[in-house]
Amino acid sequence: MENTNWLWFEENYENEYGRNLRVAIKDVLEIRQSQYQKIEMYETVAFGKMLVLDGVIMLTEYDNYAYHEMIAHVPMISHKNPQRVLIVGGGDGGTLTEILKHANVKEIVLCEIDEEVINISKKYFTSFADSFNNNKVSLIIEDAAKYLATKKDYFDIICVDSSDPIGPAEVLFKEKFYLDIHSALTETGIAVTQSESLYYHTDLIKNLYIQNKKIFKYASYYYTLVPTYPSGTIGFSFCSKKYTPFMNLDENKIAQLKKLNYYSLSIHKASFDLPQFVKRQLD
Ligand code: SPD
Repeated sequence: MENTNWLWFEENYENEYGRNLRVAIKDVLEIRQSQYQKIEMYETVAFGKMLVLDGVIMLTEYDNYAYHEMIAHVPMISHKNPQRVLIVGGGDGGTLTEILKHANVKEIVLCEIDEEVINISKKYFTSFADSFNNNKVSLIIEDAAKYLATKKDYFDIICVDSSDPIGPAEVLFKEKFYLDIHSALTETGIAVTQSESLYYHTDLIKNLYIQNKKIFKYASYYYTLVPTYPSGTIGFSFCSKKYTPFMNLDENKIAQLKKLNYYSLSIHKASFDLPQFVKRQLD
């Protein structure tokens, strides 16, 4: 039975469409205002610690693996030999932790606009905190759109682990940013970008797909299941200069990845198989 004393956090991002998420809070751990956004950290009743930026849930301890494993391992396994990786955003350290599971990676750059997100995440998401100290990792505190425009033919993999297309992340959904991603990738490079829910943001997914087909040799969309994101699902645009998501699949490489909770070879393949209503839009 519901405890009537619970305090509820309500995510208002989808309010104008008559839907939102609410999560019961056990404890308010910290609330800060950075130069860019309001940052909230909660202890929840059902999902462990939860980070919220400008009123939108970014991750919870309970289900973040389904997001972080899929944004990291799908491009890494699709590439033959990824050595240099850029993470755009991702200040909580979850994507970084997954990328570090690939022993052959030589360099990881994490470009996050808001240092306060890194600071608060290190304090509360302690299982990710050590990843920031790895000597393969460089931190750049800068607007990724500006940073990326300075890099040419450098990264094998780019993971855009952004928030939604409002506020500081808006620029990360524009065509110019994708053109800069294309230039910053090597000739075999692959980028994946946070691209919202197939139920709630079909138009955005379709527009990104149409745009990316013009820019990259291969463009597609794949998804994962995350109960604490609107509609319980979130997906990624897959943008690639040489490899499809299926060309280099290698079960032995996947077997070497430690502590997986979601990603597997069959999930990799299935995540690109889209429901009919999405396929119709993209066709
Ligand atoms: N609607 C929320 C989408 C948030 C995606 N980014 C989450 C960051 C986790 N590293």
